[in-house]
Amino acid sequence: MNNIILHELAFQNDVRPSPFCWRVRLALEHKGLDYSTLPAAFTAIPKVAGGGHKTVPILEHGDGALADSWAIANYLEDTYPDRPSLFGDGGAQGPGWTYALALHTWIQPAVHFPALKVVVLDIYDRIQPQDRAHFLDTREKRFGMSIEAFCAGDLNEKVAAVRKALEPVRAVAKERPFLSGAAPLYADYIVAGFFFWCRAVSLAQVLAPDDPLTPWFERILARFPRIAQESTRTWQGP
Ligand SMILES: N[C@@H](CCC(=O)N[C@@H](CS)C(=O)NCC(=O)O)C(=O)O
Repeated sequence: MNNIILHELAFQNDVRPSPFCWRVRLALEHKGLDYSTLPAAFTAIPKVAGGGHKTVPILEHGDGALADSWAIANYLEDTYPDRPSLFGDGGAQGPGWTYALALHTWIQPAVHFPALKVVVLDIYDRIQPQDRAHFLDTREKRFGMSIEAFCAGDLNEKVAAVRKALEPVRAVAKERPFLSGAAPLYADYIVAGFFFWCRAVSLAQVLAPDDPLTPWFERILARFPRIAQESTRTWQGP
């Protein structure tokens, strides 16, 4: 048995929200691989794929399973060298790998974290009921306060802070069709995953229509029809 199964976080109504899982979905599509996906509630993650993993995405392949989107991207690159590279010229030895690692390291504290202040209550509403106690416990420990206190403040100001945080990649989107240049690579998928997450979990409009990142995101959708179609399941509004 050598098929690929991606275990993804699932909210109510089988909405798949995770930015890290979307990155891996895009990576699998980029490599042209056959795969299937399975949903996991937060509280089911420790039992997925034989157990031992704390977070999704979890990729099952052959007899093994691995977690962490960056580890999975590198695994796919190493395992399928004959398929289109996720990192471009030089593969994991080239500049596309270092650029992707920089974005991978930057985006969570710089962008996901301020975005959580916009969406965390929406997330709480949309997670599966059995996950609520786990979610509150882990997030309130992480934030050092209640989720209500964490996201206090004016919505427009919080959205503006997220848009400002995106300036480094917006600067690239103004100059190139994709963040990686003429065609998308894993660096693009790291940022695209964030926007799939936003639109799956909240009606807040983090991506403004006149943002130079909007045509870039539309190019990503156009390039990956399966993802574009399956992510509409999560689309909650403009
Ligand atoms: N560094 C990991 C982070 C993955 C992550 O944080 N996943 C979240 C879902 S978006 C998760 O599984 N959280 C488990 C929990 O909160 O119990 C990656 O890149 O894959």
